[in-house]
Amino acid sequence: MAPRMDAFWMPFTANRDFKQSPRLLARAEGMHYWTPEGREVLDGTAGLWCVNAGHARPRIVEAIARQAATLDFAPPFQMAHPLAFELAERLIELTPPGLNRVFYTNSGSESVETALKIALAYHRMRGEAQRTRLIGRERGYHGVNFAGTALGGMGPNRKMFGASVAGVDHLRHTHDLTRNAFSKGQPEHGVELAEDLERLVTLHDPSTIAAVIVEPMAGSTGVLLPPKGYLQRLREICDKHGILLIFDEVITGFGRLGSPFAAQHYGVTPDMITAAKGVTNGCIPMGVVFTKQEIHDTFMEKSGPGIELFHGYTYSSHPMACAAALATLDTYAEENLLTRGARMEAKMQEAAHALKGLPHVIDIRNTGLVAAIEFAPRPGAPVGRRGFEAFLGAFEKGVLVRAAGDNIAISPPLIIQEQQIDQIFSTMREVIESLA
Ligand code: PXG
Repeated sequence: MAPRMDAFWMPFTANRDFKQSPRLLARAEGMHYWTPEGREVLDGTAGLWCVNAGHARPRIVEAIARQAATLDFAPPFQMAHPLAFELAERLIELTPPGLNRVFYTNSGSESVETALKIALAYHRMRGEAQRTRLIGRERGYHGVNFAGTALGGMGPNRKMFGASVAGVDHLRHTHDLTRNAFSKGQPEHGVELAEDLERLVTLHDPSTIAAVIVEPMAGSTGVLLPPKGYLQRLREICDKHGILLIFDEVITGFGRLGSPFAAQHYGVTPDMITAAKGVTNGCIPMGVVFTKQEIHDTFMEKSGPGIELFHGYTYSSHPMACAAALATLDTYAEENLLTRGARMEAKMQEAAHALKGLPHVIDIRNTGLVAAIEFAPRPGAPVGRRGFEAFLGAFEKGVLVRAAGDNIAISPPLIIQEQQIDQIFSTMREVIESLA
């Protein structure tokens, strides 16, 4: 019997439409979901960019079960448990050199808030308490808490919530269909958009700016890759003015682009990385902030006696999340999954770009194991209608993809096989050919 649906207020969902015709998932394994009726659906989205090793991996399932029976919870303030330390040491084997201190949260949104608070406190500790301004970017997504909402650059996510945090500003986004449509990998044009940061620095004065936060590749707004040289230039400008650079790698972390982190993929080392999702393969909530050692050491050296950073969550370093993360890292390592995106990129690229020329398709973008197809908005219809119908059509044909406005994002588990890539894109072809 279908459950009653009145009480659950669903997140980022058209509740009224959904409850008229629900889409439920009841089971998952490997590359697939099954609906309650037993219909198989190929997972083209790694859940929601998080199930990077595929679903229900036995090693991870067993680790969680064992941990639940051994140590279900330990208070994380003024107490700890061994797995938290072990996991931190393991995680920093994957990060760029120098980013070797780990603060645990429970989500991407919390990682963002944590990194921004660390940035403010860091400057204050160094005697620059006036550095309070935070810079984000249009079309950025940094979760849904207050600072992430303020620094994000997606209109609908912001407009209902007033000026949630004061003293923020935004760079322009880098999406440029006139010059870069159908780019394979990084677009050629747009490095000059990094100079927006110089303009904001001049406008506000460098001494007032604490940090810049960007997704190295913007995921939620439809897979926007950084133009060649763009991230390098942001790094230079931040260095010149003493501004901290934060990469929000909640989506790009843990192998999506073919390197453990986008920082390595693009050869640019930020001062902090925010991560979540793939750290536990999506199966237990966990987020992470990686900071440069120098940031951490500033707190150790300059704070008064006692607690150095008045911040943390009840569930920071939750034992079950730590156990899940350790088993996830083992799985990634054993199957070389964090670099598999590089090996599969040519296949994804060929399959994705083969859709060029289909009706309504105005751009196709790809890197590693991620691709996006962008449609022209349907004239006279709300923006995003075509994208949503393409998502529904694919789901009906047994493939889960994700709509972001009039973009379809495809980001499968990193274990995907070539013929499953073909299945995703041949399904998309059929769906697009029948789109109004
Ligand atoms: N930063 C980035 C870059 C993200 O992609 C968050 C922060 C927030 O993470 P939490 O764990 O608080 O949700 C995200 C989350 C989509 C989609 O459709 C993407 C996310 C969440 C929901 C949907 O692309 N990313």
